[in-house]
Amino acid sequence: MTDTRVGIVGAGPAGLVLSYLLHLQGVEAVVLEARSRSHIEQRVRAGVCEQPTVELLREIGVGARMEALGMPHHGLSLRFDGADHRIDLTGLTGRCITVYGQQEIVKDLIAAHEEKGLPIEFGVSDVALHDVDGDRPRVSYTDADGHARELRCEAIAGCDGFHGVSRPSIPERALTTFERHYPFAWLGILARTPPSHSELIYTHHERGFALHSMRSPEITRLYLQVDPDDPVDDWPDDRVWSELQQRLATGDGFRLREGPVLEKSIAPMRSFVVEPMQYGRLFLAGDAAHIVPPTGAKGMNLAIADVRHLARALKALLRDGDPAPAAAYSDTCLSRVWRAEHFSWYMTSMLHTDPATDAFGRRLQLSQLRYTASSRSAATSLAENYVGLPFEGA
Ligand code: RFL
Ligand code: PHB
Repeated sequence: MTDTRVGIVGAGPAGLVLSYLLHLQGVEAVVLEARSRSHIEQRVRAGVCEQPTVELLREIGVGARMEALGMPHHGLSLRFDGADHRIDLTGLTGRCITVYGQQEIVKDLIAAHEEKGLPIEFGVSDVALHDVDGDRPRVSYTDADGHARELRCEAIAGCDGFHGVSRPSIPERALTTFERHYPFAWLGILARTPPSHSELIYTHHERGFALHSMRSPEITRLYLQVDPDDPVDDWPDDRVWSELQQRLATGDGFRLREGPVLEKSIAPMRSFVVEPMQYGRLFLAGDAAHIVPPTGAKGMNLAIADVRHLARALKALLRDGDPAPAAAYSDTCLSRVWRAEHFSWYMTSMLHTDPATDAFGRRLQLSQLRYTASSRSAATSLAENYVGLPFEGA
């Protein structure tokens, strides 16, 4: 039996940033993570950090590697009709995004925990939450050595992603679920080859969406819209490159650089929100509470925005005896969550090829793309959502 103030389930960006913010505010916490440290440090996921995310990581002192290795981007391309239409993010908003891999942020946060001696238990199993509607909730689990353990706390943060145990611990009648499925998935590859363009390229093509991104001057990250039922084995490297070359082709001879494929996986796409994001002393944050399709590059950024509010709310509740911010936590987060849900749905619908749509639907998409590329107001709307609205402003 261990006592702590906050039990944090999950060591993704949400759980790790929360734990570190609580430490800075003098609130003790323990993080429990199902996977091994090396697994979560290698897991390839997000790449785009909004400006508010970058500022927060810098402010809390974990931004040094991001500053050295992250790549600030001041614009992006919408590619359709075989040509690029640049959205000048910085010119339109005064802000920019930074391309820096999620697993690098995770590595930086774990290193900061190690340096300060903050507890993270990796490789735990059988995690179960108890008494979450009272003042002394508990987390039981089996540790990496196979011993049964229990954590007694004053609050639990469910930061265990979409497939975690936290959300299902809340009685179904207490939650309302909002959901949308899309008839496509993303196949992502990491390739050892320099990026073929200095910025991200979001491509609308009749064969399906494609995205050119990067991780470093030597590593390119690419995504292809595929059928959600496609097994990854149906996509050998030469098929992936051929499809990418066709979708990314332009009228002026753009050539995508190819190279050895280091990683390949298929991720489904969905939109999902539960309301409220709290039940008793259990607070959900990040993918445990909401999912966006990756086209808007919002998931990790939202997870970090949630825990910024949660850290403040837990400090008020547990140190200052003020329950008001904790009571407002869900509403405070949900306004930003729904903005990101809308933006991600909008980017997804505008850029992908829906196998079920008709000629009318395709004309509407092209009209939306042309308008966004040619109207300063429409481009500004895309840009200000993409770079990230201020934490208090969504
Ligand atoms: P995570 O990262 O899923 O972390 C949850 C952690 O909880 C652990 N866990 C458990 N631990 C203990 N007990 C249990 N029972 C547990 N069950 C699970 C898991 O092992 C894991 O370590 O959730 P978090 O922290 O909320 O972070 C969310 C982000 O990971 C996610 O939203 C982003 O990756 C989404 N995303 C993107 N977001 C961006 O902001 N910008 C992007 O450019 C971007 N690109 C992407 C993306 C997601 C993608 N995929 C793979 C869906 C690109 C892709 C392809
Ligand atoms: C990425 O680089 O992984 C990435 C970039 C933009 C997105 C999603 C993912 O919208």
